[in-house]
Amino acid sequence: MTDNDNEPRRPNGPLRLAAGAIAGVVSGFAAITVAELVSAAVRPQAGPVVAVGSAAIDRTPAAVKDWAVRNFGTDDKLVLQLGILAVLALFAVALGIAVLRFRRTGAAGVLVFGAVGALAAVSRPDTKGFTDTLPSLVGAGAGALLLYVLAGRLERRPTTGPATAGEPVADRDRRGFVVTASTAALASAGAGVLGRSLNSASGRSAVASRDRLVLPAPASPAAAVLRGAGLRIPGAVPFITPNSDFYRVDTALVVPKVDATTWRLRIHGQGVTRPLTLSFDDLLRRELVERDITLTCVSNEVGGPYVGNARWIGVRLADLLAECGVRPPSKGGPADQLVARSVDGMTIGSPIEDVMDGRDALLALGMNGEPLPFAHGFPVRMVVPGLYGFVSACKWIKDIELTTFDAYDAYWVKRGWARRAPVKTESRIDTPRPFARPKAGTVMVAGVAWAQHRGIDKVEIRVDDGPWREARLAAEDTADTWRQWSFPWQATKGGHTLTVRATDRTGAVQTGERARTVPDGASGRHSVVVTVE
Ligand SMILES: Nc1nc2c(c(=O)[nH]1)N[C@H]1C(S)=C(S)[C@@H](COP(=O)(O)O)O[C@H]1N2
Ligand SMILES: [Mo]
Repeated sequence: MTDNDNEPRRPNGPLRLAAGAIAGVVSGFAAITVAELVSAAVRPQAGPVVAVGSAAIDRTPAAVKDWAVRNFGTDDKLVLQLGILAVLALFAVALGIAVLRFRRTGAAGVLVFGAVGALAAVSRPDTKGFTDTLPSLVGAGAGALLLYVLAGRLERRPTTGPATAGEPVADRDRRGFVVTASTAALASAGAGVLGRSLNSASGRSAVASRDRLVLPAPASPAAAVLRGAGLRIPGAVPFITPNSDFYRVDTALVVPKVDATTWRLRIHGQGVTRPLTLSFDDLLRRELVERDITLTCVSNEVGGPYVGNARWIGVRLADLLAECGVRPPSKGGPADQLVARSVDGMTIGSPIEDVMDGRDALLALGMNGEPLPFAHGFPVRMVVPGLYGFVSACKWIKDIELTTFDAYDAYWVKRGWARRAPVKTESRIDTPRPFARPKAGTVMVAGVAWAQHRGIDKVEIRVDDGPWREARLAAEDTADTWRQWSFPWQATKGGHTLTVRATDRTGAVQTGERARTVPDGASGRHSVVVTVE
C-alpha cells in the first residue's frame, strides 16, 4: 500500500478494509463500555444492551420466548445479550468500512444505534424518563467521535512536502492509527470494567438490607416435612428444592435489587374501601405463616425442570385484602382480578376468588429459611398454591390493584397466554434418566407428581404397552406440594419405554392428550426410554 495516490476513488485494499473494520469494532466497543459506565451513574437497567434486550423480550412472540426458555433455559438471557452484541459487532464492522469513504456519515451512523438504545430505555415500563437515555446517547457520542478520529488516521492524504527523515508517510499514518485504536480499546476496556463494578455496587443498600434481615419465627409454622415425604433413592430430586437449585423464570435481564427499608406495597382499586400502603416492617409485624408450596412455570414442558418445592414464610394475602374491604366476586365484590405489579414493570393477574378462597395465598418474604434471594423476588413476592407462576407469583412486587379481567390484560395475557391458568395435573420420571442402561433385575423408577391444591392420589407406571401398575406414593406433605413416588421395576433385557401418569384428588387422571405450553400449560405423559443390559 502506498500513500501517494491522488485518485479519490481507488478501491480499498484488504489491509484498509481490515483497518476500517477494526476502527468500527473499537468504536462500537467504546460506545458500549462508555454507556455501561454512564449506566452505573444512572441505573443498570438503562444500559443499551439491557434496554434493547428487555424491549426485545417484551416484543418476543410467546412461541419464540417459549422456544428460548426450552432451549437455553435460564441461560436464555445470556444468549440474548450475546446475540445483541454479535449483531452490534456486525454493524460496527459495516460502519467502520463505510467510514473509509463517507467519514462523517459513517461516524454519524453510530448515533443511530444510540438513538435505538435510548428509545428502548425510555420505552421500558419502569423507565425513569430522560436520564435513562443518557447511557446510550453519551456512549454513542463517544463511539461516533472515536470512529471519526480513527477514520481521519486512515485517510489518504496526498503527500505534500517531505516525510520526516527516514520515515515514509504511509508507515507514520499506519502507526498513528494503531496507536490511537489500541489506546482507545484499552481505555474502553477500563471503562467497561469500572462500569461493571460500579453497576454491581449499585445494589449495595439492598444487599445490606437483606444481610441485616433476621426473619422472625413464624406464628404458624409448617409441619415438619413428614419423614416419608422425601425419597432416598439415587436420582430422585430432594423433597424441598434448595434455593440454589430452584428454577428461575422471569423477564429481568438485570435482577432488581430492592432495598427492603424503602420498599412499599400499595393495595388499591375497585372495591377497596380502605387502601393500604405497607412497609416491610409492617409485614414483619403481622402474623407470619410458613407453608410448603410447589411452584410451577407454565413454560414447563412435560418432563421439564421448571417446577420446584420450597418452604415459604409470608403473610396471608386474603387477610390483608379483607382488611382493605375487598370481597371476592362470590361475596358480591366488584373486582375479579388482582393485578400485581413489580418494580421492573411486570404485571401478573390472579383471580381474586382463588386468592381469597381459603388457600394459603402468600405475600412471601422468606424461602427455605432465609430472606428471599434477589433472583426470587426480594424483598416480597406472591405465591399462590395451584396457579402457574405467570398468573400468581409476582416477584419484586410493589403494587396490588383490584380490577376485572374484562378491564385489564396483564403482561403475558397481552402476549397470547391464558387469563386463568390453574396448574395441570402432571408427573415426571426422574430416575432412570433417558437412555440410561440399567442392569436387568430390580430397577427403582422414581419421580414426582403434582396437582397443587388438589393433591395427588395415585401414580401409575406403564412399561412399554403393558398395563398401568400403581407406584408407591411417598407420604403427602400437603395438597399444595408435589408428591414423590417410586416403583420397583423387574426389568428384563432390551429396550423399554417407561411412562407415568398421575391421578389427582378430584379423581381426574392426567391426560395423555398432548398440548403445547402456550396458552395454559403443557399436557401429556412423560416417557423415558432405557436399555436394560
Ligand atoms: N417481576 C416478575 N415476577 C415474575 C416473573 C417475571 O418475569 N417478573 N415471572 C413469573 C413466572 S412466569 C414464574 S414461573 C415465576 C417463577 O418464579 P421463580 O423464578 O422464583 O422460580 O415467577 C413469576 N413472577
Ligand atoms: Mo412461568
